[in-house]
Amino acid sequence: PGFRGCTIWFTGLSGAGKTTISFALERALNKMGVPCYGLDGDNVRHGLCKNLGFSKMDRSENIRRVAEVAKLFADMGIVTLASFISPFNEDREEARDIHTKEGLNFIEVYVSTPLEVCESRDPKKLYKKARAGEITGFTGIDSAYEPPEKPELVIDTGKETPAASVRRVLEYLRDISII
Ligand code: GGZ
Repeated sequence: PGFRGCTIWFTGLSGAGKTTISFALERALNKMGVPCYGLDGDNVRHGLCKNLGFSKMDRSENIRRVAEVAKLFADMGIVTLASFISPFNEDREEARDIHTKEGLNFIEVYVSTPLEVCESRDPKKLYKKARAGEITGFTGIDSAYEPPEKPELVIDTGKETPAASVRRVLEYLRDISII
């Protein structure tokens, strides 16, 4: 009863914890019976966006496509969780506009975990490769990340547990009557 669709947009560096928090949030929403769906590089860059790389132009197109799909999901009444580095302000603002034009809530969550912490985690050894010059144009190393100017929420996974972060997102969703 009474659930509303929306898009929760997680932005931050590779290894910041976007997907981890998004998965934990998805589990919590599932338990509450809230329809939700997670979009991230793993399920989008192999299909919908498989012709795109990591140039500025390709990242913009990646974000635009994902935002259009997220909007459709949100419009169907689904709480849509989008986890993408989405490094550029302009692209995130476009993603927001795509939603607000249709009267849909867009909640920007800045996963602000510092580069040093992300780099020390380095689960896929991508930072190591970027430092060695084996990958070029890697966000945070030789490609820019523009921090959000007015995110609805900020999460530093170096300072807060995933459970605490999830509780804060749920609180926010209650405050705006999404759940
Ligand atoms: C950043 C890259 C790059 C470059 C491959 N820069 O930790 P991961 O592996 O799983 O998350 C990163 C993912 C980023 O894809 P997004 O679609 O979120 O990026 S964007 O929003 O900028 O379009 C990383 C991997 O892809 N990866 N090359 N050069 N991340």
